[in-house]
Amino acid sequence: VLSADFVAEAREVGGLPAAGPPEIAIAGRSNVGKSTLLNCLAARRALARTSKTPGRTRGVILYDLVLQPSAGGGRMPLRFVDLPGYGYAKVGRDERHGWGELVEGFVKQSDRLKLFLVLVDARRGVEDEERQLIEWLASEGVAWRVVATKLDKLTTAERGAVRPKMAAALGTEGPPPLPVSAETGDGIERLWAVIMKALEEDAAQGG
Ligand SMILES: Nc1nc2c(ncn2[C@@H]2O[C@H](COP(=O)(O)OP(=O)(O)OP(=O)(O)O)[C@@H](O)[C@H]2O)c(=O)[nH]1
Ligand SMILES: [Mg+2]
Repeated sequence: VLSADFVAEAREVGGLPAAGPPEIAIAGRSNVGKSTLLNCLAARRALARTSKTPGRTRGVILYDLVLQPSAGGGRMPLRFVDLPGYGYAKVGRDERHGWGELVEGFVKQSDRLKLFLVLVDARRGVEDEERQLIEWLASEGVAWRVVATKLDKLTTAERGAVRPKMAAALGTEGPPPLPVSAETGDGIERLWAVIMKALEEDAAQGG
């Protein structure tokens, strides 16, 4: 990662800046570890604000990165989109409704979205919200991938069960979930490979 910079925060779809680099969206329940994973991927300690208080990230937050996948290789721009968390009981009904609108609006207006990461707490597993979100993404033709977070909080035995358990909860369709820990760095390399592949497919298509 050559550089990582905050670009903008938007509380509504109209406030999003013009399309930039190819985008990777990060979404999931409040407190699942979206901002922490983003910092881990960007190899920056405090690029995105993280918090023990759920419901911290309220708007769509954009970060631009410039990568150099291999020494001497070409530079590759990419934009991470930190989406607000859902499922936090203490936010009002209006705000909960606003989440769907914001995320739906973002996905529909973005023609640079390459991959949508759906984060799920490894201890909690895939629930109705995630299934609905994935079903909707699939219907919109958006490439998605489930990322199981906080792997370090599981025992070794539990860790081994994460992939089959989540795959079963997701049904047979779709790519297998990726277990990661932003704390230990476990699975991060594999996640990077998935992200790079999504970007390369884009480049190959001339986009
Ligand atoms: N042990 C462990 N803790 C983690 C990991 N990732 C995140 N956390 C912790 O989980 C809490 C929430 O992390 P955030 O990254 O702020 O979560 P978020 O999904 O961005 O939350 P909102 O923005 O409120 O929706 C913080 O206390 C993090 O330190 C992980 O891989 N392992
Ligand atoms: Mg956050």
